[in-house]
Amino acid sequence: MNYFKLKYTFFFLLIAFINCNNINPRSKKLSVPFSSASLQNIIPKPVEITATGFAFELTNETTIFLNDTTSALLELGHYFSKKLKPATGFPLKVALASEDHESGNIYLSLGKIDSVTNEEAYELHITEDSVSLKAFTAAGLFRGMQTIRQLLPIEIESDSLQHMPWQIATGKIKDYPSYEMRGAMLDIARHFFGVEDIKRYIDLISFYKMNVFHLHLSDDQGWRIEIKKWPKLTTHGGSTKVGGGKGGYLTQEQYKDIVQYASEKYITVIPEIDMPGHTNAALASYPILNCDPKNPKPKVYTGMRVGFSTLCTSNEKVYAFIDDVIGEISAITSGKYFHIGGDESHATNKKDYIKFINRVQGIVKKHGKQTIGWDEIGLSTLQPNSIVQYWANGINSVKAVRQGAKIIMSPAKKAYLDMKYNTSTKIGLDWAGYIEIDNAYNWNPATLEKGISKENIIGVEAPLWTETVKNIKEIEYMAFPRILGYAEIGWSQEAGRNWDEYKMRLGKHGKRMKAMNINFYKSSKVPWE
Ligand code: TNX
Repeated sequence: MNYFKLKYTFFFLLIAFINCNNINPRSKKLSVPFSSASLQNIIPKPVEITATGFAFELTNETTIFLNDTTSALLELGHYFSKKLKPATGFPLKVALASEDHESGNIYLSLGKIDSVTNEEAYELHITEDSVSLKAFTAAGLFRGMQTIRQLLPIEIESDSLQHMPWQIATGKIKDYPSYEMRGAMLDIARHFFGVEDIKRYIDLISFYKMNVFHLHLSDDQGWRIEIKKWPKLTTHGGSTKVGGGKGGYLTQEQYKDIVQYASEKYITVIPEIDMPGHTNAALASYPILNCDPKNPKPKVYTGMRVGFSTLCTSNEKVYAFIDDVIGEISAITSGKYFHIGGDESHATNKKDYIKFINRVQGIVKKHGKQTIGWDEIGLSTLQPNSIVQYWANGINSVKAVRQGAKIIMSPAKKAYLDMKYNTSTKIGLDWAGYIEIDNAYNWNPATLEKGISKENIIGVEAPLWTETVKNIKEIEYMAFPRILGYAEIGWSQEAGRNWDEYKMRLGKHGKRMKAMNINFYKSSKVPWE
């Protein structure tokens, strides 16, 4: 071969080598501009977003790397891999990260982040090469993963294989919640909902970074949690529901399963046993708890009107009963709170009510929990760490604030998921008014009630009472999309929050709710895409 030929061959090989490298996405980035729109459409809105205009692509070879192998981090890695599997079909491996970053992967790390010291803060940095999510706590990483889900194409929510490029817009997000508690309450007493429905609801609220799930476990119409020392509470007290027909209840094993399931999503379950009012189901099961001379042997109740029942607050047996109930439930609840209800005790004399609430807070404390009660408990002498849930009465809530209590904001007129959207809504009640999507979004917990300001508020919660709500599809219809707004009020910064901007984001988010199979209310106030 002469020199000339050799030179040509070499040149040809060089070109072939370069071309070969060009078709391998791992070694040469093409830097194709990519829309940053998804970064601007996240709900709840993150604190700080910087878009950089390109895309990261998740592939068959992407690995989820962890910066250590603590069990919490491993679980999160596997959770994320499992979550992304059905739609992508990718077998995303979970592995310990080595020193050098390899291109094309997701990095999850626990450790210091520079922005803030909030427990649920996270930082997300997406480049064409990698997705890097950092947080102080596993909870922070979990919240950040929900952001990544929203940055992926909506098809990621499908449970069947979708063929498409799984691209994520590049940029940086720094994020943390405005309020410590963001929650949803489900009433399983008026109508009973079992483990599967409850898990579905937990899944959905976790997607919007909520961290509290409050279970309303007992009411006049039904007792829904097994108490081993008082078995008739469920066999008799749980036998029916509003309108009549078969009720139901959670066994302690099922309840534990729910608590565990929620904890994997960094959600605290708050159990509520409503007392001294709203107790007809208990009184019907054990008449000894009752001392109403006009109704010595109450029957199970299937109506909707409440405020007629009360535990016999002067009977010592009642406190032994409460001790058993709070003790058994507290023992299987990992969170630090126990909700004692305390609302609408119209059949209890005021002096007796106050004495009762004072005493029950002590029982909660004895079982290692912190008391939460509806705003009426503001009338009592609160324990230093008791929390009051505002639903209707500003005077009672301000009394609580003056005693140093923190408030959970659940104003019925704004945050009750059982209120109808408008006059034509079929399910729901309207005693607190109609709550359209804009009305549900347009309020500020910190200025709603004179005498309750931001530093007094621990969080925001949206209760769903179920007198008229009979199945999971109806739960979804009443909760969605209002609950996205409550999640945003609880998580996002107050400055810059406004309906006109939010409704555009919500309009884009409709397709994602559809992909998640959520039966949501398609309000005409929202420009749905
Ligand atoms: C008031 S809110 C109640 C519930 C009802 C609800 C219906 C509260 C603490 N008590 O017992 O289910 O209204 O909207």
